Amino acid sequence: FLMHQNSLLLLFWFIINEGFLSPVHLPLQGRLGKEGPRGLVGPIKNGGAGFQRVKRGWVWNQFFVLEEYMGSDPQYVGKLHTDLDKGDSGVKYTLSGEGAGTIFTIDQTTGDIHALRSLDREEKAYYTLRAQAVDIETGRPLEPESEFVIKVQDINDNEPKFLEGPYTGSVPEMSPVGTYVMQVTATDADDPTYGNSARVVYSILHGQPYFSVDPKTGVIRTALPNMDREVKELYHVLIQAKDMGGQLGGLAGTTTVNITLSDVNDNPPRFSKSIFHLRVPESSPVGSAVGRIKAHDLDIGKNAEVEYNIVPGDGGTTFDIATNVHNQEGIIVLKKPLDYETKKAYTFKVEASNPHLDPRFHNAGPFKDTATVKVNVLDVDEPPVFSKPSYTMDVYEDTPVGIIIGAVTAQDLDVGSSALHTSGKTSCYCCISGN
Ligand SMILES: [Ca+2]
Ligand SMILES: [Ca+2]
Ligand SMILES: [Ca+2]
Ligand SMILES: [Ca+2]
Repeated sequence: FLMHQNSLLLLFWFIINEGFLSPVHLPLQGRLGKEGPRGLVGPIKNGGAGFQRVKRGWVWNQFFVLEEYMGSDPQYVGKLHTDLDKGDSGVKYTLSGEGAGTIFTIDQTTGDIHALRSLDREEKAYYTLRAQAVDIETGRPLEPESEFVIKVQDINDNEPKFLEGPYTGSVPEMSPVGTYVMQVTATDADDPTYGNSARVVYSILHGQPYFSVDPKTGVIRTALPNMDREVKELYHVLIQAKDMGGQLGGLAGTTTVNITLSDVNDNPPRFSKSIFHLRVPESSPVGSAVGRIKAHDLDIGKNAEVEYNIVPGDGGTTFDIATNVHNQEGIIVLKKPLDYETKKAYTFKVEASNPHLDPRFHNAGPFKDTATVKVNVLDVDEPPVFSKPSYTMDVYEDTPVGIIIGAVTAQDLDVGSSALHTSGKTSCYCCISGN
């Protein structure tokens, strides 16, 4: 009985048209060469040894049909044959199972199987069918039904696709060459187990020399040192994935990767000028803001926060400086009262620095800037001041009119005011002027 079961031979040969011999299909020949000679295969030996040996890769009862076959005639798949067939048309071959009669037909006399239409491996890669040989006269099966598989042989008809693109990524500016940015992945619908149809190689089309992509993994890394966010922040990188191992004739897909350089603190604050002039009325109250100065920082966020300090020295003790957290300006505040007549000008130095520092950028010198503030105190027109708030004078009764009885003294503190000129200190004599 076993003998009979194996005597229904599934013969297969694969005809490779001259038209198929493009580089894309060359691996097919190699594969067939490994699995068996082209042309007629068989007879299949009885017994376990030969059967076991090929079990892992190729099984004897398997046909191949090329996907997306565009020939005008139905594609030849293979031939069924039984030893009981003496060539006298006494045997009838039948086919059942997936696609039997619709996709695959069999010549009931010769056992030739054809595919009626083109097939897409990416839609369905295997068809399981059953074959039987019956006596044409009695209709009795000559042997038990035999199951076999028609495998749709892959061609490279799908380009790699980046299903998650376009991508966005970020890497700190000033990163060393080779810093990991992100990984992109392309998928190829073709058969990954056969040939190079799904062997994807990544390359970078736009984005050099700033970034690189690993051909095998799709990992994107920085390729240039000292990339400066303050010069260029956003990069549009175009990555290509090509199948056939990247060779000529492979299919390609692309994706865009938008890479932003994130900020690091590589810029100290800078004053726009080295000297700031302030004009402050001497009457300004202690604690009031008397002027603002600004140091600009090219960075953003925390890295652009500015801290102002007055450099200790002569002029600095009268003023204080604070930061306006909203606009990072330095606000100069009066700490002690001013007096034009005592001191007309102050000079002091102010330092601007970042509170959040990155030690990598300290080797280029002090990570701060200094400016000079010159304050001119403005004179305010103050009224003359009497030497005493009140005066008491003793006078005899009957003192005649016009007799001096005493003097009051007033002083004008404003230098150069006209009313009480010269020394700025004047006395008036008091007399009795009437009754
Ligand atoms: Ca492909
Ligand atoms: Ca394919
Ligand atoms: Ca900064
Ligand atoms: Ca920066």
